[in-house]
Amino acid sequence: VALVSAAVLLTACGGGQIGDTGGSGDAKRVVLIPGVAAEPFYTSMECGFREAASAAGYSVDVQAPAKFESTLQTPIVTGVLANKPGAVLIAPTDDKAMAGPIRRLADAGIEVVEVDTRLEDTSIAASSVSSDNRQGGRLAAETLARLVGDRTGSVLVLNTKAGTSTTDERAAGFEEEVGKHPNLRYVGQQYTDNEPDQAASKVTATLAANPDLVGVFATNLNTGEGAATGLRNAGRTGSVNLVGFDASPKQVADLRAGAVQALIAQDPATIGRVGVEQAVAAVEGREVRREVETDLVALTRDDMEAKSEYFYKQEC
Ligand code: T6T
Repeated sequence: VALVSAAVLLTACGGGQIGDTGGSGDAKRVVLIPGVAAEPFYTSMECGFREAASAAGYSVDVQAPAKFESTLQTPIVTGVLANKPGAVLIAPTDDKAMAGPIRRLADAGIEVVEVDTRLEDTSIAASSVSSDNRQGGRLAAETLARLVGDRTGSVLVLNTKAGTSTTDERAAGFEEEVGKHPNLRYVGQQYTDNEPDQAASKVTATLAANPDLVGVFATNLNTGEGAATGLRNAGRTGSVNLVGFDASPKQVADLRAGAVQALIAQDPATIGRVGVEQAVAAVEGREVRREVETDLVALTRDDMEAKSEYFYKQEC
């Protein structure tokens, strides 16, 4: 019952829950547990996941929490453990709080592959597939510095929640790189609980405290969408350069319309596909790559249409 109430089944890619296999398990079954339901980053990941699982002859199941929260993701992991699939691909919503539940999967002989986010404890997963998020943060800072040019002013980072490995790495990479640009004064990062409304109001408040704000780096989809709203509400679209991360349909529309000046796009479909390939290799006793890095690319209004393969999908 807990599983049913906590889990939201993703159906965007035309699939559903494949029949319960009971406690005996099914080695040729792979489960994806994304960070949150119905979000274009994870939907694109699910598309690659389904494609690769079908090619390998594995049945699939996708179960996602309604919010990006370890308290909602934990009961899903516990339910999946009872069904004992061959492998689980999971995006841990907290790099510490999810370690216990995920370790129980591995202890039960289920192959665990981290997709996108990861645990601090590197001894649990067989493989981790993600963007180089620190490099993504550096790329965001370089891109922002280029957009700001020789103007001088403050720059802000909008982060999601502490303990989200990916966005923490992006913020760290940004901080590392921004220090090389003396015209940019880094005013630090602010957490938004991954809520667009909080991102919007934090931008407005930072503008009031730092009227010389020239740039914002929003570390993911929700923070980027919220930051664009905040700048629009303050009448500062364009005069404050906004670099976002991810490429949801709304973020892409914002880039095209000039509400955002650049996006650092990931390749979530490849994360899902390669995640399955590593999981299947582990189940079948073949060689597994402990770390796999996938592509990142900076999109601006000038070059975005030529890089449209990086736009995220709302359905497969
Ligand atoms: O940026 C992605 C993902 O990489 C991150 O770990 C969490 O946020 C997103 O899902 C976008 O909302």
